[in-house]
Amino acid sequence: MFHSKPGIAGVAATAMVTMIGLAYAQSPNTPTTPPAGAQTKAPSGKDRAAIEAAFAKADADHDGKLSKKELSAMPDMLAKFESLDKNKDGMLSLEEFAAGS
Ligand SMILES: [Ca+2]
Ligand SMILES: [Ca+2]
Repeated sequence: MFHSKPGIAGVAATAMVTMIGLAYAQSPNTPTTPPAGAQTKAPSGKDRAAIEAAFAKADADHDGKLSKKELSAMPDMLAKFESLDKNKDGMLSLEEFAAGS
């Protein structure tokens, strides 16, 4: 582009090109960064894996059911215990727990 300009001596033009080249070399000149911020959004509703993780964490004795005692750490779930315990066995299964999550 500078070569087409009249009146610029060859040396000057070369110096210009060199300076421009250096400027380009020094500048990071990062290409268009991909949208790294595009985080994978969880599907609508509670994530099943998260529910299972919460269930497993609350299941202190690992019997696959949550007693009221085990749910004591989850007051909101404890409050819904009676309605969530569909089969009225006094325990919440994973399905019963997931229904209330
Ligand atoms: Ca348990
Ligand atoms: Ca039950």
